[in-house]
Amino acid sequence: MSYVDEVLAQVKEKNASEPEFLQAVEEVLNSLRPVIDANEELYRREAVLERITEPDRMIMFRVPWVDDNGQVQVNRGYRVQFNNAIGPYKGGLRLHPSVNLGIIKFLGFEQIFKNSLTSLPIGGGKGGADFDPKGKSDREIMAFCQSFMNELYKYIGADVDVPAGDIGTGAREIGYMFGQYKKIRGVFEGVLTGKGLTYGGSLARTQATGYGLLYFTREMLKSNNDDIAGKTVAVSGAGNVAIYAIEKAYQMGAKPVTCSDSTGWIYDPEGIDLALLKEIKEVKRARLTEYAAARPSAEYHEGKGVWSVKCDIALPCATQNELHLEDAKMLVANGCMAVAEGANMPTTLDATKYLQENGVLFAPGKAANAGGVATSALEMSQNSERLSWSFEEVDSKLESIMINIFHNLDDAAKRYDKAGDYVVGANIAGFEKVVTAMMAQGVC
Ligand code: NDP
Ligand code: 2IT
Repeated sequence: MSYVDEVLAQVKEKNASEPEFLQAVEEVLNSLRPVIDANEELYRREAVLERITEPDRMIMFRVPWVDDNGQVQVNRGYRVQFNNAIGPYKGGLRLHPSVNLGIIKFLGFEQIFKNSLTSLPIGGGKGGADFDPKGKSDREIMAFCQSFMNELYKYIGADVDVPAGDIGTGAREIGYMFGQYKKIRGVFEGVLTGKGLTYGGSLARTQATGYGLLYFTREMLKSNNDDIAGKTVAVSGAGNVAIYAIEKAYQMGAKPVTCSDSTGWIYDPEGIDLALLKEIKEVKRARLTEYAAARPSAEYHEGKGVWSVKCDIALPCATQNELHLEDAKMLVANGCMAVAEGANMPTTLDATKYLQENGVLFAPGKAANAGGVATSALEMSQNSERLSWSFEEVDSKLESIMINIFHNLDDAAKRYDKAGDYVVGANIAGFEKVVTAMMAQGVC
C-alpha cells in the first residue's frame, strides 16, 4: 500500500465520526500523491502525513452564560491548534449551532495550507462554539463572548494563537471578546484580528475575503484569456464574504444576480441591490424576505436553489457542502465557466470532480478565500509596529497577495503535470512550505 493510502486509512479509522474532517483530509492527501510518491521513503520515516493530520492540541470547554430571562445556558467552546510550523496559530471562530469538533478540525486543517499560501508567517487553527447568535440581544451576545473568552484567554496570545471572525462572528463579537481578554490579562495586544478601527483593527479587513476572492478569480480568468467584466455572477450567502464579493464584482463590471441565507434565496435579474442588502444584513440583521419585499425586480424562494440560475461565474460564499453534484450539473448545463469558493469547502468532492472534468475553472477555497486571513496577518503586522496603514495600502497588498497565490498554485500544478488543476496546485504549494519548516524543526 502506498504511504498516502496507509495514512488515509488510519485517519479514517481514528476520526470515523468526523465526515467533514475526513473529506478535507481526503482531498489534500490525494492531491499530494505526486509529491509524496516521489519521496515516499523520507516522508514515511519522518511520519510527515501522520503529523500534519493530527492537531497539536484540541481544546474543548464549557461556556455558561445567562440569557435575558435569567436562565443559565451552556454551550460548548472549541479551539483546535493544528500546526504552528510557520507561525502562530491563526484562524477564525465560528459561532453556529452546527459547530462540532469535526467541523472545527476540518476548518483548522484547511487553514494550515491556506495560511501557507498567503506567504505570510501564520500557522493553522480554528475555533468556535455551538452557540446560535440569531435572535439574541446585544447583552446576550456580550455575555456569551465574555464567558467564551474567560476560558479561551489561557490558550491564545499575539505570538501564540490569534483568532478572528468566521460564520456568526463579526466586529461586534470580536469587540466583546477583545475587551474581555484585555480585562483578564491586563495587556493591550493584537490577540484577535477583525477588530474595530478605533482599537487596532485594519482598514479593508471587512472587505478582504470578498475582494480577495474577486482578485483571485480575475487573475485565474486572465490566465485563461478571459475577464470578469460583463459576466453574470451567482453568489450564495449574504454575510461578510458574499456582500464584499458582490461589491467587488460590481466594481469589476460584472453583474451579481443572486444571494441566499439559511432560509431562502434571491434572484434579482437586474442585479443585487447592494445598499439594500447591506442595510438588511449588516444593520438590521434581518432575513432576505425583507429584500424581496423592498425590491420589485427580485424573486424570493424558500430553501436552496441559487445554482439553478444561469450564470457565467458561481461564487459559493455561505458554508461547507452547499454545492452538490446535481448543482454542478445544472451549472455546467447552463454554461457556467468558473466556480471560485468564497466559503470553506462549499463544493462536495464529486461536484468538484464533475466541474473540473467538464472544463469549468475551479478555484478552491483555501486559495480563493485566503484574502481574509492574509489581511488579518497584515493587521497583526500593523499592531506589532503600532501603526495603521491606509485603505489603499492594505487593499493593494491584498491584491498582490491574491495574484501571487494564483501564480504559485498554477506553477505548482504545472510542475507536477497537472496544469489547470488548481486544487492539486493549491494543496501542493501550501504543503511544500509547511513540510519544509516541519522537517527543519525536527520531530515535534
Ligand atoms: P457570515 O456569518 O457573515 O455569513 C454566512 C452566510 O452564510 C449567511 O448568509 C448565512 O445565512 C449563510 N449560512 C451559514 N450557514 C449556513 C447553513 N448551514 N446553511 C445555509 N446558509 C448558511 O459568515 P462569513 O461570510 O464570514 O463566512 C461565510 C463562509 O466563508 C464560511 O464558510 C467561512 O468559513 C468562510 N470564510 C470566511 C472568512 C472571513 O473572513 N469571514 C474568510 C475565509 C472564509 P444565515 O444568516 O441565515 O445563517
Ligand atoms: O476561514 C478563514 O480564513 C477565516 N475565517 C479568517 C481567519 C482569520 O484569521 O482572519
